[in-house]
Amino acid sequence: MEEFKLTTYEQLQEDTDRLLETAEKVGANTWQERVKNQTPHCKFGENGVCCRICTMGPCRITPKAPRGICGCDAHGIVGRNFLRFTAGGSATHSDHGREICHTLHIASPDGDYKVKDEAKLRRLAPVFDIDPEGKETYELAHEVALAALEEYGKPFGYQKMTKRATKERQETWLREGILPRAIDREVSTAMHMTHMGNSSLPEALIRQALRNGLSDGWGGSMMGTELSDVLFGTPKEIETEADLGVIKEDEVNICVHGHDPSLSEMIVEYAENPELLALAKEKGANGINIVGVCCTSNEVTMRHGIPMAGNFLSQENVVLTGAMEAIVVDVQCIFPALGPLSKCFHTKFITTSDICRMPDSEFIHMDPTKAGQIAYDIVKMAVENFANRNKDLVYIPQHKQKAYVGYSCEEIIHKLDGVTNSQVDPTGTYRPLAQVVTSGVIRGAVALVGCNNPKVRHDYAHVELMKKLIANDIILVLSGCSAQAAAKAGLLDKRAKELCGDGLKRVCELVDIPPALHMGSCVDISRMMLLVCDLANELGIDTPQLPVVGCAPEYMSEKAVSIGNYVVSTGIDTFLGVQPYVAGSSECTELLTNGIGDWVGATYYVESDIEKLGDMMIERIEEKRKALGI
Ligand code: MSK
Repeated sequence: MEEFKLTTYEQLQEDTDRLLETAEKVGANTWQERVKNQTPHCKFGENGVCCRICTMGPCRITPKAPRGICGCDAHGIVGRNFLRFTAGGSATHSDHGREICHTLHIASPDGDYKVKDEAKLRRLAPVFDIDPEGKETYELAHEVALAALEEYGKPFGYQKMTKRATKERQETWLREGILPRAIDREVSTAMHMTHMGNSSLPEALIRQALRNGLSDGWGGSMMGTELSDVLFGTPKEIETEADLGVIKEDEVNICVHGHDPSLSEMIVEYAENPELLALAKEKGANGINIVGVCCTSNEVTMRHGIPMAGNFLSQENVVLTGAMEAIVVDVQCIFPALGPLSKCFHTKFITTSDICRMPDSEFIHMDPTKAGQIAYDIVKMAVENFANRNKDLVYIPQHKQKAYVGYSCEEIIHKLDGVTNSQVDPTGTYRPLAQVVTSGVIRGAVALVGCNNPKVRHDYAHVELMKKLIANDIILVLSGCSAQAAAKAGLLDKRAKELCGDGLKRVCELVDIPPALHMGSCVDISRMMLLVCDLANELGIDTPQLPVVGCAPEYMSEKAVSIGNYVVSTGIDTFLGVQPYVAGSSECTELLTNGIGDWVGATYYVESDIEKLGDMMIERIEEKRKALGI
């Protein structure tokens, strides 16, 4: 067996440098260059004290000009900006969830979309107050999809999924006035509150940011996750690979990128179509190779083991290999730079969603009622493009690592029961996990999530924190680009147990898991929320007491801030490695890093020194253990 070694930053840098040489050769513009052009960043923007909500401004707060023209001070401006940032993220995740509800609503036994996990559908129905008894699969699927869609705009009541949180969480949210109502309403309320002449009280703005985050995590995102499982199957452990070395020189390469799995599921299916495989052969290729970037990649890796070519800051590298016949994108986290970059190569940059239209792309409208045909056409386009590859521009870095993925809540429970290689067993419990945590064999858990950000060396914070935490017997649950950073480094290989403390290593061996569990895409952080609530219930405590924290060390998007708000509101302290745009207000900073603790039992911690950030998390976990007397 090959010796197990983590991929080093030096190796990754070498690969990137070599690809940047190609960029220079073809005259392509890259993010590395654009970062230089944009640095230093605007201080007003960084501190959150620029207000451009009305046309009397823009107003910027300075010691000499402490109020905007309307009289709003820095605290009101920062609070409003923070809430708008959250609303952007919440709307984005939730709209993704809405698309999935619509896809489930058109599922049929003879259509492109079918129900793959009927048992889960039947388990979910009561959450929407639907009795599944005696109902035919698709009748029930459509009823659940409609009920889920109604969660977006219902005039009365709260998000139904919140009933799955601990009793104490539900009471806390109601008491603090942050129990989320209709999803769209929370976004509208956020926009309304921040319109000129409305709220400027930090406490009110931040309270709404938490409620808007909760409508994402326990509303839109959770529906995106759960109904994706119903449609495409609940993930189970599966082996795959990660890093640019998964791109194949002798095959047609197609990269799927974005977040919504509806089209990529079809593309994966049609990459095995005999007619298209024969066409690929005819064109001189040995097959059709699907790889992924960002969360669309996470979705198809979790369910089919499709290899992950990279994460957010790898997206340009994928094209720079010169071996990508098509990069097919759906929504979110897609660099507009991919358009002009693809033009420097033979790569077809295919946009598919009305939500994400970009210059220099070929737009193929994704109509879910014709998804199979659309996927067929896209794969065919890529196959036909193989002949246009310029061999002189091809350089595929060879690094890749083995990874185990697919750890949905159901799969974690199933693994804990010690049974491998069988159907997901939802009747199990987290008891074994609770036992190893209380006995101290595992000290606690960290949910490491979120993006890359050029303010941090690509993947450095994710990987260094992971190494430190597992060495201290802290198990990791991962999602989004953090999970892909781990996969590329080798931390999702089961042999990474060698890097763990003795306790965690023993658990990895007994349960046959890697020390870092890939739970899915960004919307799948909702899986983590269910996990912590179930674990708290198992221990008879509420979530803030658990030795568990969350961390987004390289986050960049509005979605990440919405996530932070619902994770904190779910009682999980959240550690950030990048400053949010709130430093210009002492009141907002104090509320987020301290005051909200009185409301929800958890707060934010911000530290850009990664070593210190890791120490702070370990310290917090140990404090919680002490408070529990374990
Ligand atoms: S893809 S939101 S860069 S994690 Fe979900 Fe990665 Fe962040 Fe996009």
